[in-house]
Amino acid sequence: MRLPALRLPVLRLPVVRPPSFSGRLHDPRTATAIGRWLGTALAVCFLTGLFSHVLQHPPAWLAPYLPPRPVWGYRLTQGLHVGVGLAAIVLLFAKLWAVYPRLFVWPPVRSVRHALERLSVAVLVAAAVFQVLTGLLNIAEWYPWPFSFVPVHYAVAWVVAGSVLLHLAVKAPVIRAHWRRRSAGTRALPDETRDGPDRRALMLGLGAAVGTVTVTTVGQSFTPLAPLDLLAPRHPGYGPQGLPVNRTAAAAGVTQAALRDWRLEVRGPAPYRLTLAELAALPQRRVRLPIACVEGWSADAEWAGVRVRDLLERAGARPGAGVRVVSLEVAGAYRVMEMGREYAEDPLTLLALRLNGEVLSVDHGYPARIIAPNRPGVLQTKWVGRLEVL
Ligand SMILES: Nc1nc2c(c(=O)[nH]1)N[C@H]1C(S)=C(S)[C@@H](COP(=O)(O)O)O[C@H]1N2
Ligand SMILES: [Mo]
Repeated sequence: MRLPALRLPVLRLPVVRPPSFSGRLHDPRTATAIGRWLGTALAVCFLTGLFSHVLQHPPAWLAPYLPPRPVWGYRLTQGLHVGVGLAAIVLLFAKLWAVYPRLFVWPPVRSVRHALERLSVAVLVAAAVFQVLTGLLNIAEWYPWPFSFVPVHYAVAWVVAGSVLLHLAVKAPVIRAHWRRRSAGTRALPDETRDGPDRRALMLGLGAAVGTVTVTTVGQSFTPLAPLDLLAPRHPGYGPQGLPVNRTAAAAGVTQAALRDWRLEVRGPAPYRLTLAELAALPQRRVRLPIACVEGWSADAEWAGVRVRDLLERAGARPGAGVRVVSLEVAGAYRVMEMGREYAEDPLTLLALRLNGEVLSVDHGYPARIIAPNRPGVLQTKWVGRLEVL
């Protein structure tokens, strides 16, 4: 006699399963191939940013020795900083796309070591995304956040640098195994992880994307490509007297009334004051120097005015003196600027009265502004009211 089969009701519980990824480009070889470009870009941004930071906030022992040569030094480094930073945005998101399946590894934490590794990657990703996106908004002069951009961008740069180094150390074996196209590590892997047309296509596409971003923005600083500067916020030739303006006189609170009875005041052992006519009667020099904004745009211009070192000498300054420059601007981070010996003595450093053959326009700093070689744009003080021998 056959017994009827006993059927138990089956209770079906929903099982949470991590998504699985079969795409062949989410592999260590792709991560390494993109990562080395991204790492190089971040290193260039870090070093050029550090250079800018030191020029803007030199430690006291270094300030007298900062070099005014080459005159295009700051122009080159800040053009690179912003140009490479824009390329890094593309590379960073490509890299994140290549590795994002790892977000879903199962189990999410295998050991303390694994947890720490994932935490360090989280810090790296957060800091790097923060850095490139705030940098992008800064060059567009859009500040939708409550903090001050410059000190935060500088501090987070160190977080990125530290977490990149940690990441390189942790991933060293993987990087070594996948550095070369046909490395021993790659050969040992299943066939589909080897280089194929897919990866080549991905890397070519990525190169084309980076190239497009670069070619359509780098002209803001690299003027031979200025005609292709379609996407950068600034164009090197657009602005009064053929030069962009970062901060207008109106924005700086410099009014016609403040300029009416303008005198240049020079403080030192033998202080004096000069009217604009008296200043214009002193020996005038002409120099060709770039304005290089920390936001990545830069342009050469022809400046004419009085050598700062002549003005300091007349005030009884000893050779080797530095100078403090105070603007008429009522408030603002760049109202007061100090210049070390090398800049103050340099024959190219002028208190400029003219730009590209015309009297300075008010937005370029009328009646007088500083122009010095190899200096951050933010230190090319406009609307100068006073020089103080240091
Ligand atoms: N007094 C004063 N000078 C200033 C600034 C400022 O905000 N205040 N901005 C600086 C910045 S950020 C740059 S890039 C240059 C730009 O000079 P331009 O507007 O004549 O091109 O001026 C600099 N001089
Ligand atoms: Mo600037």
